[in-house]
Amino acid sequence: MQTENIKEETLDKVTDAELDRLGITHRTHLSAASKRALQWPKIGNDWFIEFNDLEPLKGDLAYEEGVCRRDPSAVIKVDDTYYVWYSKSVGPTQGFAGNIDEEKVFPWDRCDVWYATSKDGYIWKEQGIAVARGEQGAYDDRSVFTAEIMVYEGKYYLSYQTVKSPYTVRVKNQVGLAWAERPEGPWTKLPEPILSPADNGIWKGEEDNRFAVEKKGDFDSHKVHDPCILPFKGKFYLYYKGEQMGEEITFGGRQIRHGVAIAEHPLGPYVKSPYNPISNSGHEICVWPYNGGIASLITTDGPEKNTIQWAPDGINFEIVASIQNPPHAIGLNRTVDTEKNPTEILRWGLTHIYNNDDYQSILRFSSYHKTAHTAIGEKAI
Ligand code: AAL
Repeated sequence: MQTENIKEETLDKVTDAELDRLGITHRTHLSAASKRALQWPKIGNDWFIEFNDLEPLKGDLAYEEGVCRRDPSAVIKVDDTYYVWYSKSVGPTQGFAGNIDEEKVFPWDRCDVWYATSKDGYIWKEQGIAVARGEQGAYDDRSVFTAEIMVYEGKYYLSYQTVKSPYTVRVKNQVGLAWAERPEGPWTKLPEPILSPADNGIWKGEEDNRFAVEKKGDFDSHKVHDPCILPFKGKFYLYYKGEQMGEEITFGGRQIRHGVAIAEHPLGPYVKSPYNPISNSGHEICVWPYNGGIASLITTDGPEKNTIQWAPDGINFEIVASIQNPPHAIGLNRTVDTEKNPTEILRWGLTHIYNNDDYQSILRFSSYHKTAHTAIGEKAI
């Protein structure tokens, strides 16, 4: 009998009706797929969603040649106005071959964090800089980018990535934090980063090459990216993406993982969880509270890319759905009631696309549940 992974007593409890529903004819001849089907949790269809085509934004956030706007934060609503923060830079990207002291090495180099407002989520008015790069010599003097917003007890917290000059290939990236009483600012920057890469990797040789290592170190030994702070269980969970020194390609994607650092207060100190990494896949962080736990959309890289995962404790994530073509760098719509449905927060929000290698723009995504499959004139029951 091919039922090694399923306990006899479990199989005995499976009713004929359940086997009929799953289309399993022979109780004594279970393929690997049938065994997995018998162990599916009863999670329903709610986590499984489809994404519509992206829609361009209007007003100041419409695509603009020569300008890069990317990595939108979550969208929040204050009174009747939506707010979003994002990375903005101008001019083309030359990469690392040129003069790194004068040029841009990435589209997210030489950015400041800007913000825009909207009444309907489609037409946006750019309001100006929220958080600017630091003074020369500061840890954030080269670029501040990929911001995320948290509203907590009437205060606003922006976390974002930081790079210090010179922007070499091996430069470490950190995470900074600024807070304000109002979404318009003024923003007060913390003097030091709230998160830094692990310092237990060892580069090999002096060449500015991030793939050459004696020792890779922790999953986040090179860069900490894509911060997103959520209030959770009376504490503050800072989810982030780690890049490792000596990054490899695995399962058709980059070796990218996620971690979490936890603080008692929104301003920190943030302490990395000993359970890190908490995801072996993914790219930009996209997390939201649901049913007493945390849900996470995992995109782009790793063997578990294109899945939604959920963790009752915000740390031990299990896959709950597979998702086709999720948008990248999602800015979630934090204005909704996340308990209404596990994926309510993904009904619409913001994302970015590469219009070309130099310039990116912010777009709107939306999603829906597929609840029936009928031909024209055919009725579902
Ligand atoms: C993004 C994010 C981070 C990276 C770059 C800008 O999609 O993962 O923000 O640094 O790409």
